[in-house]
Amino acid sequence: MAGQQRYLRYIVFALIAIILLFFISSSSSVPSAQWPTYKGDQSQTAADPSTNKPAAPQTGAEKESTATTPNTGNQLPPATAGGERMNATFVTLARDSDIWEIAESIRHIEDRFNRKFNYDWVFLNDGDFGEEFIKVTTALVSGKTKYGKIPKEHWSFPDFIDQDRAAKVREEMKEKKIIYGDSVSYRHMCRYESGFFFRHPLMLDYEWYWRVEPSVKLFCDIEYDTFKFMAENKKKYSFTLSLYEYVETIPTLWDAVKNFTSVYPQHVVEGNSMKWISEDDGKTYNHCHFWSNFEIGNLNWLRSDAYIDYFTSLDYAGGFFYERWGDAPVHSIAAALMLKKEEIHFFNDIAYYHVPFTHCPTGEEYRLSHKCSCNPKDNFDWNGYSCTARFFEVNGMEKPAGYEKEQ
Ligand SMILES: Nc1nc2c(ncn2[C@@H]2O[C@H](COP(=O)(O)OP(=O)(O)OP(=O)(O)O)[C@@H](O)[C@H]2O)c(=O)[nH]1
Ligand SMILES: *[C@@H]1O[C@H](CO)[C@@H](O)[C@H](O)[C@H]1NC(C)=O
Ligand SMILES: *[C@@H]1O[C@H](CO)[C@@H](O)[C@H](O)[C@H]1NC(C)=O
Ligand SMILES: [Mg+2]
Repeated sequence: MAGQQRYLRYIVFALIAIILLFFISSSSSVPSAQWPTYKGDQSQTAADPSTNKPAAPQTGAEKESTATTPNTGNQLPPATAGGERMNATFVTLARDSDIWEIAESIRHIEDRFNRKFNYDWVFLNDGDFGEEFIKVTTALVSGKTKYGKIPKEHWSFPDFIDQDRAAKVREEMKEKKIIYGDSVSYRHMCRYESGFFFRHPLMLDYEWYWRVEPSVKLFCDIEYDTFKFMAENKKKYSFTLSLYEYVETIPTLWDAVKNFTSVYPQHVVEGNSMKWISEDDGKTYNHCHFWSNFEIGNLNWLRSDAYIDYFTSLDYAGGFFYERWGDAPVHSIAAALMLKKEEIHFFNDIAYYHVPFTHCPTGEEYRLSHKCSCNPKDNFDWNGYSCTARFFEVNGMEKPAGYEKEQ
């Protein structure tokens, strides 16, 4: 009897132990049992799908692979928008070292817009892009990617520039702590964006562009083709943010513009936006400009005789080097004088951030239906330093309901 009882006790004890072990192992298996198997699986981040093989056979490896998200290859979902595509491309001027900042921008543009349209992307650089830059950006963009080197003559001092005078200005601006005031490369960049990017051989294949800079963000879904919108509504230039330029960087820009218009009066269009950039009918510039780190525009307009004459005459005036003229006021003044005012579009629905300003669409209904993630309190549009209210006024546009609350 005693032997049998002891025997039974053993069986009960063993059963309890087995049940307990089962519970312990099943509830803790996700973190503890699987970590080691990730060791052999580091190729997951590799761009080449052929290297993305399952982990080497290990005990339980098969079971664990179903517990992770299956990797179905590195293809983005196919375009979901039907219909024709426009003759358009994204364009980014960047250095090789901008790789992760531009990767972030691309991801935003793709998620909110381009995965539905698959437009191409042109990358331009005065230097060379490395293998990693090309690999990463190619993987992120849903359309074709193209990489162009900027010809030396588009990224250097023209021979009519007095080097000593230019160097002295940089020294003075450095002392005055003017942002990028002592930078040579920033000046080449501004001049390139003002007068050359649209003439790069890779850009000649396109009629429309959308400019993208490193570390920008989009906050709302864009469900229609913005390039098609531009074409169908006869738009040539567009913006999301506008503001006043830092006066010290452009003291004689307006004089140079007036010199240009006196030599080429035929390039100034009737029904333009002069009222937006001048409070006294063109005598002085009020420093309003569209923020050109975002632009959707027409390349053929930039390649027109009117624009080329404009850029060439500003370039001869020397202010890209003797001052620090930005491409934003240069583009903006051109758009304001050489386009009809209906040809400039404010993209209220493109919610956009480039340090330090945000454009967040006014109106809660719109923000909710377009899955916007921006804080309406960050919207810069109705701030006193923005020129967007003035744009609405000179164009006789009604400001969106609720704008007063954002002032
Ligand atoms: N290849 C190349 N690209 C440049 C150079 N300097 C600026 N860029 C690019 O030109 C654009 C404007 O330069 P940013 O440095 O962003 O100038 P910014 O927007 O006025 O100033 P941030 O507040 O710094 O963004 C960006 O797309 C840069 O990647 C350069 O020396 N070489
Ligand atoms: C796209 O536009 C450019 C510039 O206008 C033009 O040269 C090119 O032929 C166009 N391509 C197509 C496919 O229409
Ligand atoms: C405008 O033209 C006048 C007369 O040719 C010249 O003296 C002046 O330097 C020019 N201004 C600029 C900013 O180019
Ligand atoms: Mg920038």
